[in-house]
Amino acid sequence: MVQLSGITPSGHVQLGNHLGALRRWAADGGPDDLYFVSDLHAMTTAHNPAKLRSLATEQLAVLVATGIAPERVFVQSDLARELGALTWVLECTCSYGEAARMIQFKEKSAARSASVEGGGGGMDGKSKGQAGVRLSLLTYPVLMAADILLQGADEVPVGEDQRQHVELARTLARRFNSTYGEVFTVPEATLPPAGARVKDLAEPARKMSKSANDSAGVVFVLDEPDQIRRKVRRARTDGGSVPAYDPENRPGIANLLDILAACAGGDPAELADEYPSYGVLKDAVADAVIEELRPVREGTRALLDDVAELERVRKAGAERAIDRGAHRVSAALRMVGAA
Ligand code: AQP
Repeated sequence: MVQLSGITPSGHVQLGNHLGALRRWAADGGPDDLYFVSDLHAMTTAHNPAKLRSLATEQLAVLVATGIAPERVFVQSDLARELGALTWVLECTCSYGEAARMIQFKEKSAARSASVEGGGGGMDGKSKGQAGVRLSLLTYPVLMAADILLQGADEVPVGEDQRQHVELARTLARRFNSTYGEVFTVPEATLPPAGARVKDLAEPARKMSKSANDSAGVVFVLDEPDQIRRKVRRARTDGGSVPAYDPENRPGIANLLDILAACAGGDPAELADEYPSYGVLKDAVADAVIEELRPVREGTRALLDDVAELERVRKAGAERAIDRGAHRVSAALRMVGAA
């Protein structure tokens, strides 16, 4: 049973990625599971090449420092040739309507159009806005299908927002297999084990995100202890003065209690009773987060300093991932009559 999960280098890895995904991948991952840095997925909107490269390297180091076996990790762009060929074959198996129906495409392209129209001033704002949307925003679910089908993944644990993309991968795998011949494992979207969504410390109504415009409420796994403490001390606490666990009405404090429970153990509602004031609670949260992230930060820094070792891990991961998938690309090309 092969499970495949990825992380996109759209920013520095943050506490939510760690608690909601990476830490679990390290602890629960099966011997055949695969984890990858999806750097090609970070190119569907304007990006900075040098930054993308350094974020991808950093994320690879974070995955290994978190405890994921080095032989289970790889960087997506190291498979660019195989993925490029397979994406094309799958695009030729997919209709325009299927891609355009993806909710994420509709939402993101609408948001992008609106921002261009808003600042565009003047001529033909709408078409100008749509023209500024990268074609890859439309086609990236097909690349995601290639990620999954190349590796022969059986299961892809995803949140609701990515479910439709895994459904598309299933549809394309089935269609290819029945039209040209059996090549692909039909993957299944599974729900990752429920875990609290870590919220932004400054804006607890939204989730913590690596690409947030304002990082005041985002704890990055590579933040130094004093930065973490400062961010936690400034966390929004929704009025009142005594901690109570009420996610609906007091999301800021509930978020801090969830984070404390995730890092130090315990039940968030019971933990609320142990802290007489917000100040004492925030100190405890900062201490717990600093200790939780310390080994990851130190391990990542050590790996980033050891360029040769990180390069070795990266190369070995790429070779293994290519070995696992290249025969599927060859078979698919042969079956469609292209090789
Ligand atoms: N706040 C969060 N709480 C719990 N889990 C989270 N994840 C992300 N944010 C939180 C989980 O991290 C994994 C990798 O995320 P991703 O790179 O696939 O993209 P994402 O979910 O969109 O994460 P970000 O940090 O919010 O990135 P941007 O800013 O680019 O959108 C996933 O398993 C995700 O559930």
